[in-house]
Amino acid sequence: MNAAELRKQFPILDQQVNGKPLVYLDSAATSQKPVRVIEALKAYYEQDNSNVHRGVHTLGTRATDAYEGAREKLARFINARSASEIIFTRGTTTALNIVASCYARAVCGEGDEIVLTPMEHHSNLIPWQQAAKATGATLKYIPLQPDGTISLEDVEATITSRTKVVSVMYVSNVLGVVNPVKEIAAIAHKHGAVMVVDGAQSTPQRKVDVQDLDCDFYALSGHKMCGPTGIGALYGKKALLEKMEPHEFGGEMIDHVDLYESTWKELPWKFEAGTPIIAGAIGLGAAVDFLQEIGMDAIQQHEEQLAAYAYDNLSEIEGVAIYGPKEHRVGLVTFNLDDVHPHDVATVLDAEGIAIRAGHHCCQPLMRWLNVSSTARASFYMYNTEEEIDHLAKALIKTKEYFGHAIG
Ligand code: 7TS
Repeated sequence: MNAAELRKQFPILDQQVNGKPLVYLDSAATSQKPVRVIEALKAYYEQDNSNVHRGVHTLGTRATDAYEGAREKLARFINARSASEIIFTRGTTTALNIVASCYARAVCGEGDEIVLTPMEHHSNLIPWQQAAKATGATLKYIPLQPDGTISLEDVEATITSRTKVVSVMYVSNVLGVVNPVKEIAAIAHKHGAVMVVDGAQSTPQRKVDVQDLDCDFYALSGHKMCGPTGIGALYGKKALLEKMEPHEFGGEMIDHVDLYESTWKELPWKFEAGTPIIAGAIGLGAAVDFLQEIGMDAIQQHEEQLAAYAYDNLSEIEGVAIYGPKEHRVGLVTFNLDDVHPHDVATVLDAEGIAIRAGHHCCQPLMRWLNVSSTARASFYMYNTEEEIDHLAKALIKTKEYFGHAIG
């Protein structure tokens, strides 16, 4: 994979910010979009725009075919058994909320357990807190090892016969770890619990096979994997989705409507009330084509290479503390620089044209576990180069000198 060539397909990267070439190191927040995705959205609005599943006219048929075609592509991409197991949502957050509202609230009762980890993104935490409050279930946490990884002995010790749901992120947006979700799913199933995987960070970075993981639900966001904002998906095993009540009601999701009673469409449409996210889904379909052409293994390898390079270079800078394990790291490095506030670090880097994220990364409990209030984070994607990481390292040294003088 040639990142220098590939980045030419991302028009946004070819610009100056504050008089310096843009170095975009915030892809874990949202990835940039290739021409192919932008063109797919443009072509849809210029040629096919129409509502789906209702019109018999030509544009309606084209829009429906493109929308359902995108679902097929995504189903193949994550190896779902069938496209009917793919529900288009606004993103990972909505997908996880659907599982917490429509599955967990229906199956959990007093004394039942929902198992999470302390590294979860708020999107995979608060919906479960709400479900626990509503049902009387208890939240339990698999503890973290000192380096931020999860041990399977701890998983075994936490999940019990009272556990109804286990929900874990595949890849951490802060620690850069890859969690053993396949092994956790096997332990969850042994106890009769379902396994939910937050795939927001994993789907852009590695080959995902929901059948191999044997997870029951899997949530993803299109905007982190070269697709547009406002589109994502929930994968669910058919037998489970069929038993669940919809989370929203209205047009599109019904079969038969009477004044006092109604029935729902079959999967996946019973979970897609109202005019769906047509353009977004088509854009996501184009993103899937793009990722598949490059190859997920090549993307993963490139990211791991950049992460190792960044880890080595940044850890050589005195005063830089990096969080999470050194080995088996995905394409991001979360760090702090001496006592400089991460927002100040990000502001100085922005003046150098470098975009990183600073804050709690929607992981406040994890920040407390790390004993920090916030951190800086540089995250990489297929279009980033080692040269950009050199720029980051140089700019961090400059930041350190600047604040060293300011404080000293
Ligand atoms: N889960 C994880 C692991 C995430 O990293 C994110 C977004 C979400 C869920 C929520 O995804 P959404 O598309 O529904 O918003 N993470 C980040 C981040 O790390 N920086 O900005 C957003």
